[in-house]
Amino acid sequence: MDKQTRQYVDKFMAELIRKNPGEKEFHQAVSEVVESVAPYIMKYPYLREQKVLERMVEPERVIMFRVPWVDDQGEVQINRGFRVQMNSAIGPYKGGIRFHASVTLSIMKFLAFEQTFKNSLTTLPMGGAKGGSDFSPRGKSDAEVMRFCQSFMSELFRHIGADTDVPAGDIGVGGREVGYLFGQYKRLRDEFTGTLTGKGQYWGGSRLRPEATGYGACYFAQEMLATRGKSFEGQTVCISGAGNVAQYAAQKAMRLGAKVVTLSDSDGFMYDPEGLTEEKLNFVFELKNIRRGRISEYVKRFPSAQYFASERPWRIKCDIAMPCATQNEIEKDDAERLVNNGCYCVTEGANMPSTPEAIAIFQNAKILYSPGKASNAGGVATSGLEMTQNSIRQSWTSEEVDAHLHRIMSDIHAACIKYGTEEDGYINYVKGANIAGFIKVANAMVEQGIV
Ligand code: NDP
Ligand code: 2IT
Repeated sequence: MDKQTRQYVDKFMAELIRKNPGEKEFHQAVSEVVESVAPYIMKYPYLREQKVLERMVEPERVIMFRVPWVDDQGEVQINRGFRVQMNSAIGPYKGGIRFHASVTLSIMKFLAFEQTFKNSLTTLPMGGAKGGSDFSPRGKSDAEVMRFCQSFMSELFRHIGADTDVPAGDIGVGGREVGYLFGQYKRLRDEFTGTLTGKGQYWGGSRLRPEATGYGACYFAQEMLATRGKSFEGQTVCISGAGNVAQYAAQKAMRLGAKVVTLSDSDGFMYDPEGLTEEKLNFVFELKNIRRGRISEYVKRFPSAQYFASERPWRIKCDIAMPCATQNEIEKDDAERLVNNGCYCVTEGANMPSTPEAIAIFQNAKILYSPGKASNAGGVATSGLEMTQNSIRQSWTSEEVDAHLHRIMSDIHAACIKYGTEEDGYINYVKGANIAGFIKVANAMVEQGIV
C-alpha cells in the first residue's frame, strides 16, 4: 500500500474509532474492509469526493428498544432489543437476528456491516441489516422463549416489512424462534407476507434454507480446493460449533467424502477420530435441535470420541478447518497450530471467526482462506430465494433451490478470483470479497445521490 493510501486508511480508522468509541468488533470489521478497498477508492476520485465509504460505516438507522417479559417464576425480566439497518442501496434491509447473552450494539453493527457486503456478493437485491437481543434462549422453556419473541416483535414489527426489512435467524434464533416471531408479526399486522425468512416449510419457508449456510460453505470450499486440484474426498475436517451452520456443514462435508472429526459448543469440543457417520450426525441433530443438550453428551453415546472442556478444536490435526460457531474463535495461537499441523484450507461458516492476526498467519502461509462474508453467504442467498418464492406465491423443489445455491456460491468464488488474485497468483479471498461486494453498493449509492 502506498503512503497516500496508508494515510487515508489511518485517518479513516481514527475518525471511525473516535465516533464509535469502545465498539471493538465494529472497528475490526470496518478495518478489514477499509484495508482492502482503500487502493480501489484511491483510483476512483468520485468515490472519495462522494464520501461513499464514510457513508457506508454510518448505519442508515439504529433501533434500540426495551424488551420486557415475565419468566416462568413470575419474575419480570428486561432485555435490550436491536435492529441495525445499515444499508439499503441495493435492496430492502436483510439480515439475521441473534439472541445471545453476549449481544451488544458493537456486535450488531459489525454483523450489519458485514451483511451489506455479503448480500451484495450473493448477486441478489438485498441491503444489509442485523438485529437481536442480549437474551439467551439457553435454559429457557418454550413458553419463556415464546413470550420473549412476542415482546421483541411487539416493537420490531413497526420497523420491518416485506419491502422494507426482512429478518431471519442467526445464533440462538432457529425455526422455533422464527415461528414465534412470525406469529406475532402476522397478528399485529394482520397480513401474511414474507417479512421473515427461515419460516417453516409448510407456511412459506424455502426448501433447503436450514441446510443452506453449511451446504453453501462446503460448495465454496469445493471451489477453493479445486484451485489446488483437491476435493473433500479423504480429507480430515475440523468443525467448530454444533448449531445450524455446523450441523449442515458437517453433513455436506461428510457426504462429499470427508472425515469430520470435531464439533463444539461454548463449553468445549468433542474429538471423534473415527469421524462422523449419518447415525452419529442424527444423534447430534436430535441432541441439539430437540433435546437442546450439550455436545459433551456425544462422548457418552459414542465412546470412540473424547471431550475437551473449555477448549476449542483447533489443536486437532486436520486438512480443512471450518469455524462455524462465533466471532474471534480462531486467535493467533490457534491459527499457528492449524498451519503447523498441515491445515491448508480454512473456510469460514461463522461471521468473522478469525482475528486479524489469525488471518495474517493464514495468508502469509499462503493457505486457502475464505472470509465468512464470501463462504457463508449461501444462507442469506437462500433467504433471498425464499423472498422470491413468497413474492410469486410458489415454492421450488429442493433440487431447484440447490441448483441456485450452487450457482451463487460458484459466482461468489469467481468474483473473489477476479478481484482478489495477487501478482504471484495467490488468491486473496478477503480482498476479492471486499472489493467485489463494495463496488456494487458504492455505485448504487452514487447513482442514488446523497441520501
Ligand atoms: P446456532 O445458535 O445454531 O449455533 C451456534 C453454535 O455456536 C452453538 O454450538 C453455540 O454453542 C456456539 N457458540 C455460540 N456463541 C458462542 C460463543 N460465544 N463461544 C463459543 N461457542 C459459541 O447458530 P448458527 O449455527 O446459526 O450460527 C453460527 C455462526 O454462523 C454465527 O457466527 C452466525 O452469525 C453465522 N451464520 C449463520 C447463518 C445462518 O443461516 N444461521 C448464516 C451465516 C452466518 P452454545 O450452544 O454453547 O451457545
Ligand atoms: O449472517 C447471516 O448471513 C445470517 N444470519 C443469515 C441472514 C438471513 O437473512 O438469512
